[in-house]
Amino acid sequence: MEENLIWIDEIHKNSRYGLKGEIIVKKNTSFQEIIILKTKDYGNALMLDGCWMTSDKEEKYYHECLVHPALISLEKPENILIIGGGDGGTARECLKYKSIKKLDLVEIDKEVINISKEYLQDIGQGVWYDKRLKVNINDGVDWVKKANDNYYDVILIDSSDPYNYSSELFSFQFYNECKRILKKEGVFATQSESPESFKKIHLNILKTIKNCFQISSTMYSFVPFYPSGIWSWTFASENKNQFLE
Ligand code: SPD
Repeated sequence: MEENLIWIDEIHKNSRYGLKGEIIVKKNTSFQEIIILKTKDYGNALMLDGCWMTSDKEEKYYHECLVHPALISLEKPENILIIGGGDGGTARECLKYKSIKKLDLVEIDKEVINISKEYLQDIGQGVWYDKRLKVNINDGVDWVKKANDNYYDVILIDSSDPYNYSSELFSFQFYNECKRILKKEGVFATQSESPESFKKIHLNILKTIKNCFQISSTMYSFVPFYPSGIWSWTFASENKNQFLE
């Protein structure tokens, strides 16, 4: 009913990115505030600590860009690591590849997964019941530190913006650990923020990745309800790689 509808905005500097809808979940966990807003045009939308993460109708613009350039780079990707990605969209896109044997999804906040299973079913679809998916409630930085050398074919960082508990996921030390646990031909991919509304952060991510890996390249596309609408994903490896094409 119209009277239950309110505007929820992500406020960034002097701009607001808002959706109108009904709040169907509002919960504080030890990590963040989680909101699910039920909207007419975007479906259910997930907001973490005041920032839009994903929505039923927009998620493909983000998840397809993060996953496919990395996965099509390899003939037979088998072991994949996702850091973050608790809504299940990145896992869903990965599991479309028949060669995948094991997908570790490391999410720090188990409530993001519980809420996504219930309210974002169009995004995660059947992934939560796929035997190849291993969900680990853990800090991504710790997980990577403890992982074996040369283990993963692809590492995908599907994080929130680099604030609070996510900021280490954008550090040189973290990228270097990812490089260590990737196989020789392996591919690293991360969301790398907006070149317009997060210009400084974006350029810093690109520079840090470039300093760490032999090869890196950034792709730009749009996610209309993120600040400025323009978004980026950066891919890196130690060898010349298909993602460059
Ligand atoms: N400013 C929003 C950045 C969010 C990137 N991650 C989104 C998670 C979708 N799986």
